[in-house]
Amino acid sequence: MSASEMSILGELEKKVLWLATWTIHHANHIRGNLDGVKVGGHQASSASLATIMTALYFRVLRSQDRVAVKPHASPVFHAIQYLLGRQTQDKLAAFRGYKGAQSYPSRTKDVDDVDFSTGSVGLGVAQTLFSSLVQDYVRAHGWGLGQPEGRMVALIGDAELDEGNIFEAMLEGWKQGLRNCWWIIDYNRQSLDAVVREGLWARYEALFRNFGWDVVILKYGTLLQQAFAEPGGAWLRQWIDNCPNQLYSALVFQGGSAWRKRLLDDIGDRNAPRQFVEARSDDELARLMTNLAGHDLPSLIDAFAAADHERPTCFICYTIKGYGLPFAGHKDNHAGLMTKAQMQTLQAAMGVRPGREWDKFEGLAVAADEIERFLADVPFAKRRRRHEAVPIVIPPELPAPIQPAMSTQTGFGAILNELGKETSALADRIVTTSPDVTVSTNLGPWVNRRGLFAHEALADAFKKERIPSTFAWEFSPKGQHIELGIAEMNLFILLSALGLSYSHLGERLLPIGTLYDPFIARGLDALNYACYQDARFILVATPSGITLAPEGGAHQSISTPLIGMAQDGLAAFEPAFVDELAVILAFALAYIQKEDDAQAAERNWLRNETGGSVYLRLSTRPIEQPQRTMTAELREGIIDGAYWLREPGPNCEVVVAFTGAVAPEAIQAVGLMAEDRRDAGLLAVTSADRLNAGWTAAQRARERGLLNVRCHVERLLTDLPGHCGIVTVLDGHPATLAWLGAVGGHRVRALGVEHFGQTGSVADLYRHYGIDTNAIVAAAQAIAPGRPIRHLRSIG
Ligand SMILES: Cc1ncc(C[n+]2csc(CCOP(=O)(O)OP(=O)(O)O)c2C)c(N)n1
Ligand SMILES: [Mg+2]
Repeated sequence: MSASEMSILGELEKKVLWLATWTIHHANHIRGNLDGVKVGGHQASSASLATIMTALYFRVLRSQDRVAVKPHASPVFHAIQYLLGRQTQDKLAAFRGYKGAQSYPSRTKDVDDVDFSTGSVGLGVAQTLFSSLVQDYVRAHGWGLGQPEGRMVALIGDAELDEGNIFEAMLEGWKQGLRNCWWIIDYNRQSLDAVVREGLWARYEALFRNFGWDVVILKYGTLLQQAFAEPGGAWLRQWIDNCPNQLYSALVFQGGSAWRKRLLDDIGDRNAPRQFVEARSDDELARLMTNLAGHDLPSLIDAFAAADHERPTCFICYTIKGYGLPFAGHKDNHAGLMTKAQMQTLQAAMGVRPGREWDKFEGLAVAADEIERFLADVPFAKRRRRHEAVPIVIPPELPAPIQPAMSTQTGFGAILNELGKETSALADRIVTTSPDVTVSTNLGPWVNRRGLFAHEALADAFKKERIPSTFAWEFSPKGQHIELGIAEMNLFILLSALGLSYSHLGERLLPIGTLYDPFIARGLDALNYACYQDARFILVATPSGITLAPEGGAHQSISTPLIGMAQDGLAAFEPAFVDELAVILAFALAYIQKEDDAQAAERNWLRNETGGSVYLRLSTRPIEQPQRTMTAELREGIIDGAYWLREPGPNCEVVVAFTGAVAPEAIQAVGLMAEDRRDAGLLAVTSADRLNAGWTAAQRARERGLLNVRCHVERLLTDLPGHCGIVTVLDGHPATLAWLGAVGGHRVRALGVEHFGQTGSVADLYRHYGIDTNAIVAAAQAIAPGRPIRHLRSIG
């Protein structure tokens, strides 16, 4: 690298630090604060990464590389994108404000081409590992070969490594033969609250090496390395290596005279080290002692250039939190903001004239046109923005071999098994994954047909030895199932990576992940982040509820229907019957490919035409299947969230609205009531989530003046007499359906499950928790008193 390029990089490093610091300052001290709520931003955390990110973005990264940026270094990211012409001054000036540059890099909310949304520490880190695996998967299947292989890079705060999901991912990476992944640790030895434990770097080093990573430790900058060669330098090196993190941080904060005093105290009567220190001014001493490799462009660039292989590599870069700013090293600096006076001093030191704070080239020692030429040639900036993937055509109906009695989980396995027989783009683009519950969530038959994915082919030894087994576990690069270890976090992060292949690699995958419903909670934050960054996938959660009965009270789930309703970017369904499931799966495979276009959302507010991910809550309970033809109207009802299984008559006094596995109880209850109440209705709710979202949207639309708008649930309930009561029932929290009464002003009794943990038969548990036929009839009786039902005692 030429000296002039290095000096340009040095100027850019200064500018990046300035812009990031100024952006935060502007948001907090200049823009004006109307509501008194803290704005914040992390000047110290940003400064910590300014040099590393300068080296990466302006020099090291190639256009095909993807980066997860440490969330609280977002201002540095935006500043770099601004210099590269990919971010606007307006957005920077509105940092953390309405529609401004985001507090943490956001794929969906920022305009500057964020690769991974970060914010919840640890998740972006792990996702780079899985995205690298997804790149391998896509290329092994012969797709995306027209573009060069990229490297997946994570910029990691050192305290971020406390997050367990990172280690779960590392173990999985080792199993899967991870390649092309760099994790760069910003080792500033400070977290939010404190200075970290001594010697963490050694734990990291051992850990990464154990998992098969290369480890590069970047500790001393060029100045320090040169100084170590001088007389007294060896002593200094030893002193630094032995210096506790707390003391080092404190001295960084105190500056040159404090360094001098402390070093001289410790030097005692050693001659060479004393002369070494005395030969330097306070400023020189401070510059030398803070010349860690993470703030030294030549050291960083050399180290990154040397890693010219595909082995996963961890760079432990020594840095100083707040480097170059007045609170550098102070243990309280995490959320610290510079004062106006401190900012003025920095501004003067940066040579930025008042009023020119946003100017890209203000105060730089290299001519603007020279820097512009350099910027125009930056490899990373040559990349296209997001890729567009060719959509995969989904037929309106999927093959569903329906038995007279079956569970939705069996139905799911059967549908995928049928798809597995096909030769079609649809079947080829499906990729399944499961955290060690492939067999018990019924993916086995699909995996038998499509095989497991691995870099190297591996035959099933049981098959070779002719030992009978239901499952043939053959691994190959063409396999379409990625078998994960038990960590559910990994499932969601892998789904997030698979579900962004369309954007990262320009290749559409149709990811389907399975797990037990209660364990959604185990990976909930990862699921939330996957949805937040618009990854597209289908999540199949089974078994669910208390209906898994004898399988174990500890595995029962109550709150997941509410998670399904509340999770942004996720459409939740809970079918009762397999023909519904077939309709929903076909819908889901198309829905995960739809654009997420905010304007389309406005236009089509009623039918929710935007895309997203899909969650299917399935059950292991075999239930009798309806013999019926799938009409267009029925299909639409299933997708919109509900349809009448038994239409209420004009004198209807009670309606039972049910979801999922409790269908037999609901049907039986209505059958019994019908002996006395002829017009009772039975509403099958396939998606409380979509039904509710449609209702909310319709109300909002009317409040905005579109008075004639009616949503699906309003149309369904429109003819229901006002005195009619609604009994809702599901194997999940009763609040899921309790809102139905508010749609048309009907009384409601919401049955569901509020406690869990009991094992037993389905009948035992439905009775115990009050969602059996008896309970439904009794609830109906309570809210719509009519003549008592004669058979009540003999039920259940
Ligand atoms: C999951 C999660 N928990 C907590 C936080 C709050 N938080 C933000 S940054 C931070 C400390 C980060 O320290 P480190 O990773 O060392 O970064 P530094 O600021 O030192 O660069 C914490 C606890 C968060 N963003 N995400
Ligand atoms: Mg830190």
